[in-house]
Amino acid sequence: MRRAMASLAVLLCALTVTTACGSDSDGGSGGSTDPKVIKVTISGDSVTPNGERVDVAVGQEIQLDVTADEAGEIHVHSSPEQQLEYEAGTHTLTIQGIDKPGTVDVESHALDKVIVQLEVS
Ligand SMILES: [Cu+2]
Repeated sequence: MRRAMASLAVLLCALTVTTACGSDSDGGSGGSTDPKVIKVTISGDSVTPNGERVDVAVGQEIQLDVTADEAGEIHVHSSPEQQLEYEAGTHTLTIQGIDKPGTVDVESHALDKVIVQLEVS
């Protein structure tokens, strides 16, 4: 019993430390001012991520770190729509912050695939 209490205390400490560290290194808890960074890899006819949902804040800028084997275009189904062209290689593309809550698809029309769904709230 006493041992159980001790390990619980240790566990609680560990959790507290993790939380403190997390806000430091992650950068995600800084509110809507930091851009959301999403790594995108396009190779042949596959894309990563593939339809994953990503939470963003209203107005938060989204940065796509794109690595592609061929030039192409990413289509953001926001209103107004945004089209981001990229060359082969690694590039950073910026999606302007979306000013309405909702779900916005980010697609590659060339591959006919949804890369991510932005959950704007
Ligand atoms: Cu589209």
